Amino acid sequence: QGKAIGVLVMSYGTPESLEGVEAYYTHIRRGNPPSAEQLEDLTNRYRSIVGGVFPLRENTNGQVAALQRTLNELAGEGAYVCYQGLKHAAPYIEDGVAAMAADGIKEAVGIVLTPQYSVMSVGGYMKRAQDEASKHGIALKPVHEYHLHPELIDALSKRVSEGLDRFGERRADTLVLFSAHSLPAKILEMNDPYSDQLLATSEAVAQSAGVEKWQFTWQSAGQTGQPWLGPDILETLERLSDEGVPSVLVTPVGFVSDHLEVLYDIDIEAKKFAAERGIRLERIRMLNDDAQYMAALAESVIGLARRGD
Ligand code: FEC
Repeated sequence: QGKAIGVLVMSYGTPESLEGVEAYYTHIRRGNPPSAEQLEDLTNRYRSIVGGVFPLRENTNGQVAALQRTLNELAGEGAYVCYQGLKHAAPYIEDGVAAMAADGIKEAVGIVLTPQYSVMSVGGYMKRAQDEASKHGIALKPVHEYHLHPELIDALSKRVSEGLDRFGERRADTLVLFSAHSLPAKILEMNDPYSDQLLATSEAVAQSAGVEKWQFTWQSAGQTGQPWLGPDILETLERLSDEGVPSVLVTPVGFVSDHLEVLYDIDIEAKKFAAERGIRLERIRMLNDDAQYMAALAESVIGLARRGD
């Protein structure tokens, strides 16, 4: 590969098949197998989503290929070579780093397919990447966040405008509800930037799209017995229905792909909950391999690789 810079593109990962759900779930639970009931519940959620059973795998593959093309255009063929590394499924983060090492890569940049930093999300990916990179003598620089990159904000703002258009005459009454994956509330004691960055992304998108009626809510909290950040989207919808809000455009800002947490938690669960309370709920189209999103990733990678420190 000569002097190519490796780009480790990291994403959550999804099972290969319904038979693979148990191993995947066990990995998420740090080696503790789920109960039969928990496994059945998750398997049923995968069964019920549209767009194929595990759309995240194909979407991540598409994002890595599109990022490679964008880097070729911006920096020339061969300057950057992308490798995929997943958090909870093969090819794991460590596999991606080992593939770089096998190609003779000495310098690399790591980036995660989620725009905001938390020590529990991006921090976890980067620790594994850097531990493995140092075993192979690779110097890996981490892109911690890109939550205010102008191309990202513009891409999301276009999707908000397009989503609001779907409401026709009710456009002006529609509330834009930004959302992101909840995390255990203990991150607040660690001064974690996650909440602030999510709010900053939401605010920038609202401003760019000229939206005045907006709120932020959490979604997809886990059942761990510990408190998670709230309010959850279902509680928020309950309150909005009490306040007489007729329509809501859900705008996930921490997720970038069509996957379970969007196709089930928003499109099935939250949509049904809202409908039962007289609220029409729509969701923006996810970014997937959107050209502006790819530009945000590519520019973040190149900017960091060229920095001299
Ligand atoms: O489509 C798919 O197959 C995968 C969808 C998926 C994405 C995703 C993103 C994030 N998660 C984050 C944090 C946690 C924490 C726990 C946790 C648990 C699960 C479970 C499933 C799951 N997550 Fe996830 N997450 C996705 C899927 N996640 C399935 C297990 C069952 C359940 O709770 O529903 C709790 C772990 C524990 O038990 O200790 C914490 C965060 C993100 C967004 C950032 C990122 O993409 O990395 C944060 C996509």
